[in-house]
Amino acid sequence: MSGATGDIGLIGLAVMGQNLILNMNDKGFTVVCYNRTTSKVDHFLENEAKGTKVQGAHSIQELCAKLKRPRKIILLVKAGPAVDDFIKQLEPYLEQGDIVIDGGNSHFPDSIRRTKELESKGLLFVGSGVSGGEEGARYGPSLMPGGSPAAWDSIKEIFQKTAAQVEGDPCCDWVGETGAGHYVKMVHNGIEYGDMQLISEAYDILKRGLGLSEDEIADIFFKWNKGVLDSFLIDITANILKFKDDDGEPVVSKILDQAGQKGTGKWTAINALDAGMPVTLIGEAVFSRCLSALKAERTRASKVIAGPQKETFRGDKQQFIDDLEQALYASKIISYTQGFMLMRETAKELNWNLNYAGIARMWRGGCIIKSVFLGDITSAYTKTPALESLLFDDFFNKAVHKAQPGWRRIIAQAVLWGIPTPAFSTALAFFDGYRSEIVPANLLQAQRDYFGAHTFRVLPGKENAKFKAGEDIHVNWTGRGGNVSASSYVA
Ligand code: NBP
Repeated sequence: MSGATGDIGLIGLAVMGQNLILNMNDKGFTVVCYNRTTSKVDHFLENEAKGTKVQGAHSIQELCAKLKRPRKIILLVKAGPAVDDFIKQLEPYLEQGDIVIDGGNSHFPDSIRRTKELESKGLLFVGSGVSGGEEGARYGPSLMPGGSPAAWDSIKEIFQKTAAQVEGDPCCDWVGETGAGHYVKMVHNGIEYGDMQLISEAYDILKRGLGLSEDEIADIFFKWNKGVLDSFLIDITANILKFKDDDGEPVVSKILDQAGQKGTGKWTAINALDAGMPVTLIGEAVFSRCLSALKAERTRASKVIAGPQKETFRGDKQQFIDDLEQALYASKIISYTQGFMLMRETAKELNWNLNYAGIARMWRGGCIIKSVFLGDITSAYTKTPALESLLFDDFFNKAVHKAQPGWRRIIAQAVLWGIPTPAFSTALAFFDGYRSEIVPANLLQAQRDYFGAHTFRVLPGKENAKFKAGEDIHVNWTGRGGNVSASSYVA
């Protein structure tokens, strides 16, 4: 409508919404805001947004009337039914080509559904991952938009200017079709779970294994933050370890060891199981949080189940710390390898054209997993866009080979100490499995055929008159069963 001056509308004036509005305002865009509880609109305009170009609306109709066409409206509300409710409320006031953007933590199947529903009505939908929490929203988040491709041209300038910038590149690009934006954000969160778990295991080894203090461990993390592990999470970990309570004790040592979770790591692990992809590190990170939650049971167990006798470390401490840095680095390479394998498989299944170099670039800044390491992943996928696995890239191939001896020594020592390293260990188990031409699945197949007549295929080179290539073979292992193979029972 004529007279409309709003570049973009935003619904949801909680922490994310308010900060993103102020960020977009700083970048020169006129934002019109609305919230279910409309008193929050007035409060925001009179306080945080005072003196800015931000406009308020007290109804959905007023919001839509204040926006230039095509309208662009971001929802930053609680994921779930609230998103569908607002879409329903918006529809009567939208016109062909208008764009609804969901910036909340929605599950990607919902975004696939919403894209289809809105496109069938002539509207466009974007499901965008927004990462970086409050600080990111205010000063530059990592933005991962996907959905209706026709929407990208209209939102590109606002999104790329609002996003974090690393070496002149915005941490935002078009991710892909339908639910691809929220999907990539979900995998990002899963990887975040993995990174946090790996860092926690390194802390545990340094504390319970080497017996170092929080201050000493912080100094190690500060040093690591200048090398290959340079990242936001290593940096904040060092700061956390240095942080003292009034009595001089580190605050971290006063925190109950029971981890919470909001579910995006679990979604990633479930998606990996559904896709049949071995994303073991994120799985272990989720299960470790589950184990941590069993505090009462663990406390009881600690009294009645003894581990190995703790022996004082007699080796070279600095060598051990260097090994640990390499173990953390190698495990991180495996975690990202697995994450990108999962995205590749899902993209194949859902017909998405994911740009892997672009995804790594989007994660370089503005988000929780931001790191220098993501620059190396960007380079790997820029060089070879169809790269099957990061482990086939020269840089990462050399890096894991270099890290391997120390990585193995750390896990071996942790096992002897009885300190759990589920993420380090599963990374190494994946690495050893992935590089094995032969794995013991031949025996599994024999067992399945023995008890359930599930059949097997012959190993190339071992064909004979009974065992023919490409045939489903059943053997009468006991002489008692028949020669009929199973088609329905699955084990
Ligand atoms: P919240 O997730 O706490 O949501 C608060 C907003 O949702 C308010 O505007 C509230 O309106 C509205 N809302 C709720 Br709650 N239930 C509603 C309903 N049934 N119908 C309509 N509106 C409803 O806010 P947030 O922490 O700013 O997060 C916003 C989104 O961004 C979420 O999806 C979140 O998962 C995601 N996210 C958050 C972070 C973070 O660090 N916090 C990071 C990345 C993504 P009201 O004022 O009327 O109650």
